[in-house]
Amino acid sequence: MKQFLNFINGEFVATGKTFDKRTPTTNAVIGAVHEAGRPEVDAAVAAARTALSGPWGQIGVVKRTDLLHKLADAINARFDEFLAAELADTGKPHSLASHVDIPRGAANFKVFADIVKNVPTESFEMVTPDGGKAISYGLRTPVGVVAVVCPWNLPLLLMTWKIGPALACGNTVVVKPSEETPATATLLGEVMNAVGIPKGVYNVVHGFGPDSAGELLTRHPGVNAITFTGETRTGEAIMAAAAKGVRPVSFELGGKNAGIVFADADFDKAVAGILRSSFENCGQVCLGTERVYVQRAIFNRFVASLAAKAAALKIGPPDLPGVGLGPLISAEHKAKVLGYYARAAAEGATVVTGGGVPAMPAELADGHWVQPTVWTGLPESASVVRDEVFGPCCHIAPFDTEAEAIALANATDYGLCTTVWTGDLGTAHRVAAAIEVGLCWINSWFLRDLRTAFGGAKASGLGREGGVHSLEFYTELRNVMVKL
Ligand code: NAD
Ligand code: 6OD
Repeated sequence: MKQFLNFINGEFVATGKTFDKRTPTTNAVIGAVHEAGRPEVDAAVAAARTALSGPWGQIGVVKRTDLLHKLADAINARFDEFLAAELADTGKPHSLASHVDIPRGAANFKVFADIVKNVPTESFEMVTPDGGKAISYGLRTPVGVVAVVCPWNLPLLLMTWKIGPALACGNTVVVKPSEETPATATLLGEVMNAVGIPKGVYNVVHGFGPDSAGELLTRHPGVNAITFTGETRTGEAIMAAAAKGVRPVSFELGGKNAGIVFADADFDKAVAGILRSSFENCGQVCLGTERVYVQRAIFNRFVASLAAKAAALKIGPPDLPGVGLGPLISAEHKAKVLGYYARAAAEGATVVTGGGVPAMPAELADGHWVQPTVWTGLPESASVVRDEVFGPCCHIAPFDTEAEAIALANATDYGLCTTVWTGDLGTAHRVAAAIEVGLCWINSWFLRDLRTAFGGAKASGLGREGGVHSLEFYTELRNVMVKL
């Protein structure tokens, strides 16, 4: 049985308390995760603090970023191991993890290493009151020990999206992976040692949130800043923990994202785009589209086409040829999603396709499968139109005017992203300006350039990461004023 150990000060650490890791395709136990308690969290934070003023703090930006390039190359060299670990943990399609999750796991280190090496700092000259001169300049220093609390939907991608910039800026990290997906964070410890990242720079503590490693870490006084990706409610709890000591937080939280399809859009591309944004990763993407608004002239045709394509998605395990939909992450999450499916039906939805559990072969019968589901006919107040389901489903409603589409899309507490489909540039830019989100995709979805700002508005997050925006969080900007 695989043992998922904590990684503290460059060493793998077992604890006396373990919990099962199950694979979502069969629900079989595939490993034991060693839960960190207070002693392990204390040791991880202490190791990170020592490393901060030790070799990691001394080597300088060129050597540091060279090491991060080596780290990325080493991830790529062990690509198949990372891929296998991610597939076993999540059950997502091989094609998705091999094209998105693992390549981004390496790219996140290279991109931020290059950005940090090349970013200019500000400097100003001034005339002083006595007629002399002064110059001032900005000096960026690491913020310190960063706690990185991660979700399960894109484990390696989202973890490295945080530790890439954190380490590039000279910080050290203690990572708390999701209890559902311990594998790639653990494997990364081996790679850190192999490329010579100093001990204590990267630490991993396994466990749950409340009363476990997550809470112990985020409440730890030795942590200087907390970056978190996950549910909005969890963000609220972590924000309360961060208040002690007034420690900065960066939050990427939940969403209830709208897709807006105008009648002048390229129909086939719009259907394909919404199919992807609603069903990729079995709907377990914070950027996913669970509310679709379609202009009335093409509404019926769009619903029929999207539903047909959703129903045709091949459901199965990662290596099934042509698979389009994997399982949900856990039995608990399956129960939550099916609860929403039942509520939608009870609230009067027209279930255009799906709404239940697919028939699966006997060997997969205990996996966390649900059908891709399309609803119409619900009021905007219905549960599945308001709440983030985080499953393979969407509700489609018609609209008549641009103003109506914008009002519908904005009528939510969340504000992560939107995807707009139109053939008219003017429409595209007007909607992008009016929509209350951090990210707006036009005729596309999840198109990423890591130099750009990423984050959510309203209840979908706090702060922006990506490109130089990450530096705002992972460094302190000190102003030095020199009287000449
Ligand atoms: P979650 O909030 O349940 O858990 C995320 C992490 O927080 C886990 O590691 C968990 O153990 C930990 N945690 C839970 N309670 C804690 C506490 N009180 N203190 C400290 N740590 C705690 O989220 P999830 O179910 O893993 O992920 C799904 C959610 O994440 C969805 O809401 C999704 O929208 C969101 N998400 C957002 C983004 C984004 O970029 N905005 C990206 C991915 C996922
Ligand atoms: O692409 C990224 O950098 C990113 N943070 C994606 C988030 C996806 C949410 O599920």
